[in-house]
Amino acid sequence: MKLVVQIPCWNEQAMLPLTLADIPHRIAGVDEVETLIIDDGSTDRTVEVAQAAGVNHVVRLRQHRGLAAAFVAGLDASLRLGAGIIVNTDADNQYRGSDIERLIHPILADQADMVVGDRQTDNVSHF
Ligand SMILES: Nc1nc2c(ncn2[C@@H]2O[C@H](COP(=O)(O)OP(=O)(O)O)[C@@H](O)[C@H]2O)c(=O)[nH]1
Ligand SMILES: [Mg+2]
Repeated sequence: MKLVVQIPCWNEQAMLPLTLADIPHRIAGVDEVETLIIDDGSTDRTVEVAQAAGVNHVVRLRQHRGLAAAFVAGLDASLRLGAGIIVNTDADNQYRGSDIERLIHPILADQADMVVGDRQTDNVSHF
């Protein structure tokens, strides 16, 4: 079973290296972990810093198309890469890579087809 961690990006050169470095190379229950960024016409060095940080796959949209289109392009590419599980996360290092294992546990346990992390927006004044 392959896990692809996809990261939609729009001008994320500042935080993307930290985000990629935080994604575990091995996760219990999956055979392979691969990373994929979807670059949405960034005007900064998002693609270059991702490659320097060792991202496995890059999808480049030639024109800026927005997050929904980038998300779908990532799902499509991940399925073509043979993903059994796809995790979508943010480029801005908002989430802990170590939580991916917990996130996908209900899928591996055959208790869910899809899992959504809860940012608890009601409890965070920033939101
Ligand atoms: N491809 C693409 N990614 C986007 C766009 N807008 C936001 N993102 C990415 O979507 C993720 C979530 O954005 P973020 O600003 O962290 O959203 P927030 O956590 O809700 O504040 C980040 O990885 C962004 O780079 C967009 O228009 N196109
Ligand atoms: Mg975010």
